[in-house]
Amino acid sequence: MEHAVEKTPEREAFYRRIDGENLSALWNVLGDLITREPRSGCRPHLWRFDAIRGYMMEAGKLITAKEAERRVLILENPGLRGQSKATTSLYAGVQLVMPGEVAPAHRHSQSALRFILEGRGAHTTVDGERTLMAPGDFVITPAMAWHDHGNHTQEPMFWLDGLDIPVVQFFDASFIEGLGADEQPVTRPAGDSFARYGHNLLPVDFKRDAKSSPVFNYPYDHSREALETAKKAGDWDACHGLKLRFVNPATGDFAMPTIGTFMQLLPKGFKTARYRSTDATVFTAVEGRGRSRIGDQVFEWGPRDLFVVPSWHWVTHEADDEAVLFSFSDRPVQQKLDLFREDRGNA
Ligand code: 1HN
Repeated sequence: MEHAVEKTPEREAFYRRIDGENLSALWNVLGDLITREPRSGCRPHLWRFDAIRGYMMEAGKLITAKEAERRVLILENPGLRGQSKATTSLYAGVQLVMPGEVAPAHRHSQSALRFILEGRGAHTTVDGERTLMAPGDFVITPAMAWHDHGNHTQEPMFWLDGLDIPVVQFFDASFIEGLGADEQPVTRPAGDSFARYGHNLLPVDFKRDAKSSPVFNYPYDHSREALETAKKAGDWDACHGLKLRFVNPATGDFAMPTIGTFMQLLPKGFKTARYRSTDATVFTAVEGRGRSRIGDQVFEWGPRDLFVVPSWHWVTHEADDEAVLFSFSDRPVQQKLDLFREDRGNA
């Protein structure tokens, strides 16, 4: 495989003639189309939150959330510049909502996640229910769900946005509509969906036809408590430490059909065995400091820093203190399409 076919004057003349007919010869491109293993343009990279934060505070003076619709700085993968992509299939950005601001109500085909980085008490409203957000909370906005954000606190609020924009782009299936009002009406009390769906209980006749989770805020105190209790077993996975995935409680599937999300704990001093998988992954540290080796590069991280592990790159993580990492990838899509593959080295 991956052989180059020889060029001859007759062949070159033939290629020129068929080119005019919008035809081309597979044997010249086959090696690039179908590779022995994933060959990604996506590169390993780390963004320091402190640097992003500084630029975002500047952006906060340049434009309001309302004028911008969403005041976000996009995490552009250095190998995919100009494409608004953190990985080949996923978009990531950091959003700022200043005190007193609203990001107006809209809905779109793209599924979105928020992972709260800084600030406490700003809110998002999703399909008529409002939730207050705190650091480490994982919030979803399913496809075509109305959503708007507001900040009634005195502090700026920062979160990581993850969207399946490149996936929707690939299928040419993008729609967006505005509500025509800053905020949608609130029709259910705060905490309603978490009460009904987030406590290992479901409404007795619940039938889920939607593909996203009925829980839309997975609060950090619950995720953290799960890790804190489960770590006592000392049952560490060589490649992941203790790694849990967020689920749709009605189906056991991921919280959203296109984006998988994970929370993991690495004990102090733990060094993972090398691992690689086909789902390029965006990470952010929630607690602790450490470093990750991705391919042949080493990235030092602390709380709120953000980094990308491209498809099929070997990765190891090492924690100096007890560390908690949040991550997301397109794993649900790859699994549904029978494309997902992972390699645990010898572990
Ligand atoms: C969006 O709706 C949000 O709702 C954030 O906060 C980022 C990027 C592209 C398209 C829609 C949000 C977005 C977005």
